[in-house]
Amino acid sequence: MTRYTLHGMWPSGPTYKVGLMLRLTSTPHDYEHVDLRSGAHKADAFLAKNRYGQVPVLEDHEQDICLSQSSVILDYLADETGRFGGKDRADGLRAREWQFWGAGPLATGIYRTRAVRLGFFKFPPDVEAANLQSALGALKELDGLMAGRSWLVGSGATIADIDIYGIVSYAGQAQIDLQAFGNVRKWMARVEDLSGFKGPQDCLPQASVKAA
Ligand SMILES: N[C@@H](CCC(=O)N[C@@H](CS)C(=O)NCC(=O)O)C(=O)O
Repeated sequence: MTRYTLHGMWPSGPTYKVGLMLRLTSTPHDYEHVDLRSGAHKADAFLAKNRYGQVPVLEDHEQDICLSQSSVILDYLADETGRFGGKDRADGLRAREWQFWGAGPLATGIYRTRAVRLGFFKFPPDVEAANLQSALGALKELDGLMAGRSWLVGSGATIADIDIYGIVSYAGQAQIDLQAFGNVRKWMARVEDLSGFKGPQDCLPQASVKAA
């Protein structure tokens, strides 16, 4: 049996983060498509895996553990694969700082603006404007903090980069122009150069797939 199963849905940004981590670490896994449209994520069988009724979920059959929350899953996979966890505990904690930061206005702003543009959600116009402002404010902050740096933490890619990339990479679908954020664009190109990289459109299958 394949050790891991990723439960997710292909348009989901948080699922993409985990799919990207699995690809960058060449970790074999089964992929289970969860049909959010039919409410599969609120059925008892799925709630037994994730009390919050959300994707992604990573199931580790060897350790008999089911994890939710994309940032926690990345942290777990960094430990299990020995990749992208940073060189020491301080790096690991810095990476976690970035992950918590990313879950704030950056994720809210970009994911929600994207969801509106793609017709998944509707918000009142003032809420839409506030979401966009959140995204732009966080991108500006990220751009400033990336000045003179190649990676978010230390001198190599970590789960912080994978996590934050898994949010910023949806800016295009959110119709947010990254032109003004040159440091962010250069950093994104570095992530895209990592061996095994796949973009959001190519990373996740549209149906369940067993590991090769
Ligand atoms: N903080 C969670 C967010 C997960 C999330 O929002 N998942 C969405 C799909 S992108 C979902 O399952 N939505 C269905 C629902 O909340 O009912 C993570 O990072 O994993």
